[in-house]
Amino acid sequence: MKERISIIGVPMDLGQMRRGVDMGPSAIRYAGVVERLEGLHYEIEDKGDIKIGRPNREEESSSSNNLRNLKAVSEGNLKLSEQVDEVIQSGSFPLVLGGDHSIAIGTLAGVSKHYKELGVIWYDAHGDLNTGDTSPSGNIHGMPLAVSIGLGDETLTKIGGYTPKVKPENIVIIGARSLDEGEKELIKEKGIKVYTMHEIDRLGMTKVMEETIHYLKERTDGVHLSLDLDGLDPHDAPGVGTPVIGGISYRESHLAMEMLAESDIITSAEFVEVNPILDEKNKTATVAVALMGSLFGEKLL
Ligand code: 6HN
Ligand code: MN
Ligand code: MN
Ligand code: MN
Repeated sequence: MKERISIIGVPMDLGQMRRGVDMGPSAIRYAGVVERLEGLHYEIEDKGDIKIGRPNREEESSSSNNLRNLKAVSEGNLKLSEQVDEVIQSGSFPLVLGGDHSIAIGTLAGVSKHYKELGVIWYDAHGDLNTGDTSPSGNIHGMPLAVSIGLGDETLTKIGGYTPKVKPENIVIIGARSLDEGEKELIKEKGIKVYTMHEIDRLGMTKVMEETIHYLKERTDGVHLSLDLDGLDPHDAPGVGTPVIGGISYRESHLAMEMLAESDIITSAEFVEVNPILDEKNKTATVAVALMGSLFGEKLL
């Protein structure tokens, strides 16, 4: 792991319908992310928040492509991709705080140009593999992984000036338990590796992470962790916009992060979908910070 971590906040709430997730970066800072990581002897640079524009009502309602707030979402992601790119160029580790999951489009656009075979761990209850054609909601936060493999509206896939950002075979989805029909088909068609809750229950998190790490080590030269807090069970992470019961526990998640720290494969990370308005006493942001602690090498003894 690098010695310097650069934090980028992305107050994005336009990729979905529930307001409040734009306050995610503040909630995570309030939960002590900087102090926590400084305590692990990293040099922390907090770059503050990316400015997210408000959608132009007329413009957005005239677009009929089933992509809500396309213009504002793509503009925000373009800015994010540039910042992430700069951070990596400066030799620092990019840690992106969301914001809804649509921001993975920008993060991956900034990260991917630095690797030949970028790997991605998608820790999420959802696949986020919809396009405008398959999406039941029109919400772009349900599309970033499809966009990153080059599928969907060009406004999104071409951010950063190139596409695709990731190869389907370099992706591992962990925690899936709510997949739309189109997403299931895409997973099969592209051969994307998925550990649903069924495999997590059956194999246990230890085995799931051993296999994931082994799989990605063999084929990638960098791995981005995209952690959607709704991958966790709503009991442990209630402050999310699209909760799904029967999720990964806090303990299992903690173990997963510790195993990633040991493996030393993670080269960038983002923590998304923290919505303090839906939360209980900032619990979800606090969980996010605890998981970051483990990801960056915190030990009990
Ligand atoms: N997330 N599959 C649903 C949709 O609207 O496309 C839910 C997406 C949730 C996205 O949690 O990042
Ligand atoms: Mn997601
Ligand atoms: Mn999700
Ligand atoms: Mn532990």
